Amino acid sequence: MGRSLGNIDHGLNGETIERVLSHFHIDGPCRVQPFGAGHVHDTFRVDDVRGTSFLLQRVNHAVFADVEGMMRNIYRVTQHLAAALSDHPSLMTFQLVLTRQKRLFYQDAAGNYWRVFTFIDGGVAHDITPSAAPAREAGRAFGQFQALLLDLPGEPLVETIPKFHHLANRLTYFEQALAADSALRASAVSAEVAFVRQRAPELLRLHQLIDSGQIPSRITHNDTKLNNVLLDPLTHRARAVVDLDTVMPGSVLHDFGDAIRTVASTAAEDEPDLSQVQFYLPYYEAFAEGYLGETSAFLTPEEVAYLPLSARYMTFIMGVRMLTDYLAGDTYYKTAYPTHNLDRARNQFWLIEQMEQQDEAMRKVVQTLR
Ligand code: GN1
Ligand code: MG
Repeated sequence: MGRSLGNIDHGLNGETIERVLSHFHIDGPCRVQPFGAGHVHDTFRVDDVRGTSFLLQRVNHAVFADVEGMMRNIYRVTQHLAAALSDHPSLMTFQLVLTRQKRLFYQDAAGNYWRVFTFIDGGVAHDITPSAAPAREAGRAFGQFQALLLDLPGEPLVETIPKFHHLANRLTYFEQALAADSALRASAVSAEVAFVRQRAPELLRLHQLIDSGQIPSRITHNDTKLNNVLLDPLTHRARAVVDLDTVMPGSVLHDFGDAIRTVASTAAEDEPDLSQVQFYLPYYEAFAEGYLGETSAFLTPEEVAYLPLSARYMTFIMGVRMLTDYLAGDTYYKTAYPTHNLDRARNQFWLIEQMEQQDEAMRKVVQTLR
C-alpha cells in the first residue's frame, strides 16, 4: 500500500492502520495522512482507491471512558440531523462508516477503539475568525444544531464525560492539582492562582443556576470552537458542524460561551504574545446575531439574559482546565513545549479581563438582538 504517514506518533505505523482499515467498509489501497488540530484523539484522513475520503480516529479512551455511549450518541444525533437536513442541500452532517460487522467502532487486540466517519470535502475550518461573515455563520450553525435536536426522539443522550462543564468540579480538581504540585510548577503560577480564586465566586453563581435546573438542560454540542464548523471558503456559508464527541445534555450557555471564546478572539487560544489577543466585539455581535436568529424562538428569557456572561464563564472553565493540566504535568491536553498549557491558560485569563471591560457593550448587543 502506498502510504504517506507523516509524523504519526504513539506507536502507530502504516501496518497498524492498514489492519484497522480492513475491518471497515473501505477498499484499499488507501492513502493515509495525519489530519486536523484536535488535542485529544489521533486523527487521519484516508483516501481510498476511488478517491473517496474518510476520517479515521483512534479514540482517546482515557478521556472518553464510555466509548460505546459516546458512539451511540453520535450515531443517534447524526442520523437525526441527516434526516432533518435532507432538504437543505448546502448543509450536511458527517455520518459513521460502520465496521464490516455493522458495529459503530472497532476495538483492536490492544484495547484501542477506532472509528471512521465520512469526510466532508471542501469545507474550511478556521482557527481564527477572518471576518464577520464566518462568525455570523458559525452562530447560525451552532444555533441550528441546537434547534434541530430539540425533538431528538428516545431516551436522553448519555453523559459522555460526566460533569464536563461543571465549574465547581473543575475548581475542585484545580485546587487538588495545586496542593499536590506533582510537577513542581505551583510557585511559578501564583498570579494565575490569584486570578482564579478572585473570579470564581461570580461565575459560580451562574454555575448554580445551571446545576439547579433553573436554566434548562437541552441537547448541546459542548465543544463549539470556531474550527468545529466547516464553512464554504468562497461564500463563508456554514456547511457542517463537526466533532460530536461531547454532544450530550447541557446548557445552551455552554455552547454560546465556548464559541465566543474562540470566535471573538483575534488570536489562537495558545497565542503566547498577549498583545495579539483581543476580544473583538464585532465578531461577538455577528455570532450572537447568527445564533439568536436560529434560537430566539425557543430560548427562555433567562437563557438569553445570561448569554453575555456565559462567554466569561466558559473561557474561565477552559483557562482553569489548562492551568490544572499545567500543574499536573500535562497529562490531558497534547502539548508541543513545556509551558504550552500555561500559555493557553494565560491567554484565556487575558481574554476574560477584556470581556470584563466590555461587559456593558456585550449586554447591549444581546438586548438589541433579542
Ligand atoms: C479539547 O480535542 P479538541 O480540540 O476537540 C477539549 C475541549 C477544549 C479544547 C481546547 C474532550 O477539544 O473541551 O475546549 O480541547 N475536549 C475535551 O482547545 O476535553
Ligand atoms: Mg473536541
